[in-house]
Amino acid sequence: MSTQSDRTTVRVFFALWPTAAEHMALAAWQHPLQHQCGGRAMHGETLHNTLVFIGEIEQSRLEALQLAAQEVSGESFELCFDAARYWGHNHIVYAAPVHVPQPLQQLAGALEQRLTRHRFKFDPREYKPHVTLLRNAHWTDVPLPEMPPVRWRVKDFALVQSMSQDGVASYRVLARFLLSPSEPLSGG
Ligand code: 2AM
Repeated sequence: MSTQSDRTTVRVFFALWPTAAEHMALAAWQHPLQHQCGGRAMHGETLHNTLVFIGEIEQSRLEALQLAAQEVSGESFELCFDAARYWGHNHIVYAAPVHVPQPLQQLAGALEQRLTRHRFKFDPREYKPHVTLLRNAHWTDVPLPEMPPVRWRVKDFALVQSMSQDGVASYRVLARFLLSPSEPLSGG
């Protein structure tokens, strides 16, 4: 049955949404970095790595969006954030992997492919894995201090809704999509 509420839109994106221990380890970077760069720290429990940003879609399309994501097959992998960096164009301080694991690049690509196949539009910018730690920060070209590496064991990815109230963003994980267990390393 079609109702008026079918036209309600929601703002959504796909992301790696870590466990409590994993986001706490990255949240520990925020204080020393804020000391250097100022800015506003993102809430520790909302730290995430966006895979594909969709933006506003009609709520009635959420089910189809989830079905499209279920078609993505990928293997679980380890993602190591080992560099703190700054983007001057948007004043963000973020955590990044120095080496982008192949399965992460493949996952983002496969997701984009399925979304395109199902006619969902998304932000087509080149994929640059990052976790935003501080907004409205200020820094120069000088490298930021070294931080203790943080490893995420990525076993799934999530569809997340972003809500904004009085300028404050909050997030809700709507669904999770499991990745298959990766092959154990041979030898030893
Ligand atoms: P950011 O942290 O670098 O701003 C929710 O907004 C998430 O989607 C954030 O991780 C944000 O990245 C990311 N994102 C990617 N493209 C976006 C866009 N065009 N508009 C808003 N957020 C975007």
